[in-house]
Amino acid sequence: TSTRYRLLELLNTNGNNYISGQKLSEELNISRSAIWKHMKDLEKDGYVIEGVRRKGYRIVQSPDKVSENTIRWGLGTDWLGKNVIHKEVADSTQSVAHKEALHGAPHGTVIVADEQTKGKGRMNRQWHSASNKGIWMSIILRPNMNPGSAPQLTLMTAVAIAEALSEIISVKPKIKWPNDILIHHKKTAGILTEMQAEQDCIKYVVIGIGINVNQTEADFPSELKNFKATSIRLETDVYFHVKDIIQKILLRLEQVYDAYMQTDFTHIKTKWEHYGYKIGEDIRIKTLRHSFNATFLGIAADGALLAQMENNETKKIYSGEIEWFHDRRDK
Ligand code: BTX
Repeated sequence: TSTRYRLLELLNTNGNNYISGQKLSEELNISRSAIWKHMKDLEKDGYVIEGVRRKGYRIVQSPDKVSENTIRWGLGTDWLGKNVIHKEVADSTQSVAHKEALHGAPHGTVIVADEQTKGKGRMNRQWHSASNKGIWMSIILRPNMNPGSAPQLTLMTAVAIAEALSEIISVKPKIKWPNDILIHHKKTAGILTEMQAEQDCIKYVVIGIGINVNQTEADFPSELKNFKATSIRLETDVYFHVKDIIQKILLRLEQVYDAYMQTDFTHIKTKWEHYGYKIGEDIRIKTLRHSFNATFLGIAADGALLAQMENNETKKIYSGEIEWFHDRRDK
């Protein structure tokens, strides 16, 4: 597979131009007939390769199937997704990621499944992960930062998802603090950040991303219809290749992560507030112990939710849920 991967890389670097069989065989140090065999294999994977005499080869279409190769091919990142683990079925990509991380998987490892049998949300809630209908992936990061700042990674990821979706759909996605992405007020994606830390250092973080891409109404269980879950396809009428969206998100995530590490959270905060849901509006906030009404002012320099209380005091909220008056059934 490594020859195959290098072959894809060579074809990819050349873009729409042809690359000669001669050149390929020199670069890969294999015979012309071996190249030809690899091309046939790629076609079996769903690549459409054009071969023209005296000119050479080029890829005219890549498959929509998610696999280690198709994700890496044309990804364009420097470090994120250089190591991809693809499973047709996983209980939860989070648990696969934890196992891999404990065995030393590198920073930027991506685990992706076509289907999850035990997809999970926060606080042991279930995450419905229909087969081949969405993105179910987990990313292992090894950031050099304080465990207390880890919630900022959730906000950072939400920004990357919102930006990536903005590139492909005409509706502006919204981020509902702290971890949901909404399209037309409905939950389209969720983020679950888990970490393994010691006193003052993070050993690793697993960022789980679940995005409903191609579900139709019938693909959601009835309880989720009441929870106002939706998919990109339902809201835009466009069918997307899961693989393409994965690549866009990984590219964006790498960019925002690098910028965040090189500067500070302010960079993320500004972007986050651009997509923030209900900023400036009245919301109801539910924390573990309390539930109260407040005006949502935005987020603080450390990522906390800034709420203006009824007595006009400003309060920072670090964990909880927001809901709004007309729909308390949500969550
Ligand atoms: P959350 O706790 O914010 O949201 C979970 C709640 O969302 C559920 O209780 C249910 O009401 C609703 N819900 C369940 N499934 C869906 C769905 N497909 N679409 C919309 N709403 C739904 C959000 O947690 C974090 C989800 C992370 C999921 C990813 S997938 C890859 C990785 N692996 C894994 O097991 N989890 C993460």
